[in-house]
Amino acid sequence: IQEPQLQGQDTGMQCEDDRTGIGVETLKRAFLDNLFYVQGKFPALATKHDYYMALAYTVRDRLLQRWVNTAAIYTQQGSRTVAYLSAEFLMGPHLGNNLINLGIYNQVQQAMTELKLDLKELLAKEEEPGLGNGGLGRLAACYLDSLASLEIPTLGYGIRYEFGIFDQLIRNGWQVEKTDKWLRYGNPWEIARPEWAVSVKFGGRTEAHKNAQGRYRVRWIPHKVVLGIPYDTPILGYKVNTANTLRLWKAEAPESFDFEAFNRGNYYGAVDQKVTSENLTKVLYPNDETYEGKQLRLEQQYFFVSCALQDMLRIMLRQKLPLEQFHEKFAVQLNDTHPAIAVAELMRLLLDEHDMDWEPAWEITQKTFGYTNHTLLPEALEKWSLKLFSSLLPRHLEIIYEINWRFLEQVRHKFGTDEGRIGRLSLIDENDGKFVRMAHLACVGSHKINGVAALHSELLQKTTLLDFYEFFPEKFTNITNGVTPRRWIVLSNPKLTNLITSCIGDNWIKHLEDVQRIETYAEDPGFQQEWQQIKRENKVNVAEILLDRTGVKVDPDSLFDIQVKRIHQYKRQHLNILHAITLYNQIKQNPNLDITPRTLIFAGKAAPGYYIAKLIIKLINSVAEVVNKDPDIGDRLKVVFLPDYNVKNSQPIYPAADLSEQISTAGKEASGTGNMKFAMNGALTIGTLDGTNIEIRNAVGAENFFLFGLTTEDVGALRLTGYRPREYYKENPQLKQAIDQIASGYFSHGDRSLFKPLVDLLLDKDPFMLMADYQPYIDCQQQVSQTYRDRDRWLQMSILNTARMGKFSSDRAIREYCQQIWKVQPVPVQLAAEKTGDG
Ligand code: KOT
Repeated sequence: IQEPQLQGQDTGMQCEDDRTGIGVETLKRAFLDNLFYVQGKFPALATKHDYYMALAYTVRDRLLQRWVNTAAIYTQQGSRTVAYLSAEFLMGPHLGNNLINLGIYNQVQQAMTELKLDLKELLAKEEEPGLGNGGLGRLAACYLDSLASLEIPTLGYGIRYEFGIFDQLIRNGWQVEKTDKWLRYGNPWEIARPEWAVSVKFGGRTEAHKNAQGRYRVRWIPHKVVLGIPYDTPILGYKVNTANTLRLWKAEAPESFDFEAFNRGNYYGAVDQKVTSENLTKVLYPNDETYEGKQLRLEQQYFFVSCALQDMLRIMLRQKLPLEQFHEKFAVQLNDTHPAIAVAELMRLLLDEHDMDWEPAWEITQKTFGYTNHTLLPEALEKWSLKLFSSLLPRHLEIIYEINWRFLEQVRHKFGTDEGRIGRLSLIDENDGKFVRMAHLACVGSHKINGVAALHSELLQKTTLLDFYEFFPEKFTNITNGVTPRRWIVLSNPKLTNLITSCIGDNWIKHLEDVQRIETYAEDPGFQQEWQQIKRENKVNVAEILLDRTGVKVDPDSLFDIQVKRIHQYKRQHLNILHAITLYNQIKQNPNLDITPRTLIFAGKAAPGYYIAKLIIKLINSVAEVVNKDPDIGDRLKVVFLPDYNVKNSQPIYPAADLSEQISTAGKEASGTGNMKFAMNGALTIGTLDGTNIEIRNAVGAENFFLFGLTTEDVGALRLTGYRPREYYKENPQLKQAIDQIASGYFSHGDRSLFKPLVDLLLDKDPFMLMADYQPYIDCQQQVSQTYRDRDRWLQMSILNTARMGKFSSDRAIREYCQQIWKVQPVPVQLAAEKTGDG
């Protein structure tokens, strides 16, 4: 890995500080010192985990210098700050990323080797903070990396779940969930800041009173109060000194127990309150893109949003800024609607706690927030029953009614009394019971609303948010997602990183558009040879992982065809499995068939309550069992399900892929980000015209992308004219055979009932149109197999994919957010040593 040279750092032999120095000798000394003084161990007794902790503290020391300096400069300058509010941050392991961003990966590797330790093994010891479900949470993590790398003052605000996304085991082909105890052995990356704790109220009632000027104000008398304790993690940028903060909140009881109850002799009752309060941040809800109207979830959302906004107000007061400047100090981004209650909470804080009048408070609120929508799926749209909402947040409901009343007045003013339109725009859904619509609150309370890919933003404006688009078109914009090349190329694929850097230097790591310069080598035989060699080594690595975790032996020379993402019907892992069955049948029918050998790799978690998704996992494993042990098939086809997909386990996967499966029903995948990670690492995509696939295809060239399937318009039209999935089945013998095998128990030891729900769903409703897309998909896969046989052509396509992915860096996305939405500028951070130049 090519290392950035840190300016002003003393890398020589003389007098390096043990906590900041980055020479190999200094690192070794500091590491052994931490082993002794932090872990309380000497080498002979130390476990791998002790060594990991000692190294983590050694790295943390080096971060702290930058972190403290960054905070000092932001405080001094009162810098305009982005506050990214997200219920999920799927950060992944910190150690490797910090080594890359600090520019000390190679030195640390050498230091460990000299101490007879393997850095890889120590990296593997880190328990990742899995505080997210999938795309939305991982996007937040990539954005924090880019914000720090671009030197933008930022606070990430979220929840410090004690248990993150569950660990997945596969037992007898089924998913089994295990609690994720990520904090079990301590977390060296966080620092608790109990001195900045805040109180959060719940329930109770409101009452009117008059303020000093005789104006009516509202007081909220809560039923309970919970304490929010912030835990801070430094987020270092790449090749800069900026270290921003991820501030996650833990809920605690205001006192360790209720003394009144205790004095009455009710010890258990007293402790009970503590237990209930701490339950609030106990566990992440494991649903991806389905909404569950659970009270605890609404409590979580309000809890972290209130903590965050109170924290921002504290910062303003400390910096002696008047609250009228709130929107000038902070640009607050709502990562989907999970934090949308922030609109009502900021109003409440300004009105009730800071005595502001409605109009200025509302102007500040609207200028403060931006709202990013991440899905069009109707089942994901959050709406809270009025009953639950009013019992938990009585004051917020009053505020929402007032916002709604004023908003609908404006609607009437613009469009006249169009009751249909007013009903559709109202913040309150009264169609079937009464609900607060969180997306509507977010739209009305923000000055900008963005989708996450060109198609997604277009569909938002034409469908889900059409009425809002007609009312305030100027609020709408698109910002196509991106991912950080630091984690997803440099850290995950060091060999490719070195090859690229040896050709064009390392500027591309900060400016991914520069990677385009490798295009000139796309047909260079020497470069192609090295490219192929690296891909093969990455595949051998994954083959070893697969053997170790699943017992399945795969051929690294076969085409690695990979689909890794949450298991969801709209993502159509079952379409991919239909292809597997089709290939299997082709070989069985013609045992001498000369097909391109393939390894189909799947990984991903299903929401614990999503029965069909769990059945899809069982189907993948059942097909795998039959295919992998059939001697007629041999090495020509293997199907593997890699358990427990998470950030750590995903990092070796992208670099090892030949083919990336992005096969969602058109119009359903808002953006996708895995598609970018694959293509950056030289995988070719087979995909539909959905989400960012469209933009990736435009960037890499249609000739370097395997396109198939219905378009969004086709899907809509087909639905309208009456979609009959069973017809496709009846008319297509290959498809019929595959479905009949699943139904007949061919993959389930004769059990015909096991997959019946899935088969019935496909033949009767097929909500995601697998039957219609089946044959085009099979034909396109045939093209893939043909192309793979032309080694030079494939390599050229692979190189061009990497070369043309510049646009999909999260740095580009964040620059767009900064310019279009946040209006915020970089604030460079210099270390004291750099300023004085005296080391
Ligand atoms: C979950 C619940 C409610 C609303 C949205 C979601 C959601 C959306 N969770 N993950 N997403 C994904 O977000 C990614 C980042 O924008 C997209 O790339 C992906 O297409 C979404 O499915």
